[in-house]
Amino acid sequence: MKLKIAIQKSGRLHDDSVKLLKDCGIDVKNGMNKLKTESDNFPLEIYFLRDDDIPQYVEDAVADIGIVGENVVFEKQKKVTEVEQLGFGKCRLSVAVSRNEQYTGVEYLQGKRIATSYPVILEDFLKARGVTAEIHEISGSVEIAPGIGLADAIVDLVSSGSTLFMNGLKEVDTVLKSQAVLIRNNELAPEKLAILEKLLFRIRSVKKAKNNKYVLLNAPNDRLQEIIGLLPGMKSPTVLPLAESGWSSVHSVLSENEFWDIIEKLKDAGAQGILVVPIEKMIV
Ligand code: PRT
Ligand code: ZN
Repeated sequence: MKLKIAIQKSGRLHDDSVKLLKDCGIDVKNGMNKLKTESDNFPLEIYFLRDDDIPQYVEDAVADIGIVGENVVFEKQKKVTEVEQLGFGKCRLSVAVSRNEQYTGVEYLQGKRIATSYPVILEDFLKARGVTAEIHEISGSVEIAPGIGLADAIVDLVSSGSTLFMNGLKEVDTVLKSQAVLIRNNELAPEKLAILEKLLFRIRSVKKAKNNKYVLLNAPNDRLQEIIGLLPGMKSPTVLPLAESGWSSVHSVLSENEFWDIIEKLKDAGAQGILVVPIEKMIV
């Protein structure tokens, strides 16, 4: 029994999706020009598809699971379950208007023409805020719509913002924050669920490792307790005596979020020779 996963054939999510599987220790034979490939060392069959089609294929059980942007999942409204956010492909679905416009709030959109490739999400957004507008669905190059007089505003995906900038637009509101997610068919057989659990365990270990750093530092013994107090660690930090008397080596794990804050405090507390090392996998 193999689990069938659908990932993007080419585009923004392809490389990170393949990398995630490889980081999970799953061999993926190169299949760029093929519809599918499989792994030699994990019961997984990999299908390469257009991102827009992935929710439908997962609903229909052509694929058991899939990796796709949350924006696509919400827009397509297929009967699938989101299992895990994957931390890549981050972007936002935003409202943008011409740089010269004064956007006062969502009521600005009342009665306006809005171009988007996300009519379903946009309609929900407007409805929830009691705004009525004319939604023009276009499938690509949404950012040129205001310039050619097709729309007063657009709702489109943004990451760096440079596309908006180059088209004389500014981002004024956020409709949705999105990232790549793992979705699954709602009625997986128990054997397939068991493979999915194995995969999820690996994905979570890889994600945790990415969000954490292994930190080694030298601490003067007279301030050791203070320094240990600053470190959360997985349980408690490892403390080893250094050859030089009066000093100890302290090893611990820090999360990316608290990293800079704690490093500053450690330095202030007299820590020296601080080394920060990436973690490959983290099993807790
Ligand atoms: O061929 P296929 O249909 O599979 O791919 P696609 O062309 O429809 O999708 P693709 O590869 O462009 O994007 C796949 C997914 O990546 C999206 O569904 C999002 O979940 C995610 N993602 C993350 C983005 C962006 N960032 C992004 N910036 N998708 C699109 N963009 C586009 C945006 O539409 C705009 O045109 O990039 C432009 C803006 O980028 P900035 O950096 O200039 O702001
Ligand atoms: Zn697409």
